[in-house]
Amino acid sequence: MNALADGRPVVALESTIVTHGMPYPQNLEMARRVEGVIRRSGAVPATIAIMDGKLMVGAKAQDLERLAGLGGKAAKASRRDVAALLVSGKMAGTTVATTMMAAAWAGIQVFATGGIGGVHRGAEATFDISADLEELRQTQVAVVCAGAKSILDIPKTLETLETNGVPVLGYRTDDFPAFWARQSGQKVDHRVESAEEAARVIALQFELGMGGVVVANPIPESHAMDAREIEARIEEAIKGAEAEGVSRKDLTPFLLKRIVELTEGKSLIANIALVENNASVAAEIAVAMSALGSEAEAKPNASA
Ligand code: PSU
Ligand code: MN
Repeated sequence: MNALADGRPVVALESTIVTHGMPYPQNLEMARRVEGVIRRSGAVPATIAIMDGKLMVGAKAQDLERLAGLGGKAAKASRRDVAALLVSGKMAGTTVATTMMAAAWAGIQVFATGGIGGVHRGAEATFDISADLEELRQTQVAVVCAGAKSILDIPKTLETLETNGVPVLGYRTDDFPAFWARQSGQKVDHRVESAEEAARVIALQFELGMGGVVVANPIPESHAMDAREIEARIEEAIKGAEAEGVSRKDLTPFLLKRIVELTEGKSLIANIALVENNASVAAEIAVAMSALGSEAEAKPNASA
């Protein structure tokens, strides 16, 4: 990407949210709008996907159209799928884990999404823990998200992030957000008040050789849903998954789709609003990080 070579701020975006996270055509509209938000905030968007067996960093308009149109017919590329999908020449949306890995290869430090994957409810029996948590342990990318969906076990997700040494920064909040709701009932480790402060923590974390960072940014008040209402819908969706025997990599997409149906599309509108909000904060952080970078270049001895 030229933008990277020129030292401009870049924000990575994932594509499983396009292929498996939302229905067509709202997925396409969301993908375009989010790229627009990042541009207007002075950064360059780079949507990451697997296109015909090639890892694409910076999908073009027609790539977004193809991915959105394919939806669940495209593969869902987790870290373990990447090599096989590249060899077989397939189309795939990249998950948070895979997008982080590709972003780091490309030299992109900031990534915006909706929610991260985590420890599923009942994981003590199924062992279903998203590869996103393992990627955050090892890969130097900051992920701006609206917390994790309460389809997951949020306390176990936060415990696993702690075990993996992943800082969770609350963006102007003390509460870990639960995606559609602004609060999960769990606290974050550290609160930051500005993009600049987040950028300084992220830059230091990477300089110290540690792995990823979660920036937890609550859904805007205007679009937040009632936590109890959404909980009832989630329980219904989980029961449906159990009844139909849906598990493993199909579980997250199944639950997302079912919850959109059960909320008559309300959860989808909220989902789009929170991704845009995350993109805007991620762009501000990317801009602040490149300002820190040029400061360090201007005073090479300052941090020796
Ligand atoms: N959470 C969402 N929307 C999504 C996903 C998660 O609110 O679309 C996607 C992301 O790509 C995430 C993946 O990385 O689901 C996690 O899937 P799994 O639980 O199978 O690891
Ligand atoms: Mn899983």
